[in-house]
Amino acid sequence: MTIHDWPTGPYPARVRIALAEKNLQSRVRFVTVDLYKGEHKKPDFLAKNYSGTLPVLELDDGTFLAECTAITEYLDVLDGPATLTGTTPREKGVIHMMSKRAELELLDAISVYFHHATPGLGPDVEIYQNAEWGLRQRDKAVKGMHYFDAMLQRQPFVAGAAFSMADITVIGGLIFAGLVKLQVPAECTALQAWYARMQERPSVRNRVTMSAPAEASA
Ligand code: GTS
Repeated sequence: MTIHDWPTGPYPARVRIALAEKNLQSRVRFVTVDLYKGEHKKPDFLAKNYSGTLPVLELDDGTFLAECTAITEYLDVLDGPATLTGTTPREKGVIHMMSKRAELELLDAISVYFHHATPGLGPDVEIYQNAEWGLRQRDKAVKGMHYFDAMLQRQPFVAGAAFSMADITVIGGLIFAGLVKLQVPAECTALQAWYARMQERPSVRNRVTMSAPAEASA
């Protein structure tokens, strides 16, 4: 399998964390797509992912899987039972809902802020910007942080009692928050404590170095 991504990107981080949680790192090789050169908007890449976003998982049969949720769902059951996306109908429903909510209320909102209200990927790539929309999305993300803080005050993980894809999505959100220097509010102590715990997971800690040449294999 091949992962087309950008090593330090928050969305790529989601798939890298899932890969490590499933112990599948040795089964993939990484190809870097340079976001700052706009390689993800060129015809060659758009043929792999119509949406022009990273990451993309290329299967050995030539199938291209885009969207972190879809890729995570695929990886989660590739070799055995699901451990990240739930097994019972209830677990699957709650995890999917919370992961989507983490996208809507946090990660995607920060992404819009980055692309619209900061220089983003630079003038050659950011051909349309709407700063007002970007700033609104920044505020939405801060509100989302309070929401996830409230959830984590009453349960250890984002979707309940166990680590799941929903935690990975919130981690992606806080990675992006760090990149754009959007602070987690001081009063969000449960979210901060949870994030500190997440940093202890090797999958989270080692996500960027995972694609170092010595470790990547075909
Ligand atoms: N819904 C997509 C997913 O879940 O995979 C969003 C993916 C996404 O936005 N990826 C970022 C991207 O391609 C990568 S990164 O910013 O996290 O590194 N951004 C480039 C762009 O122009 O939107």
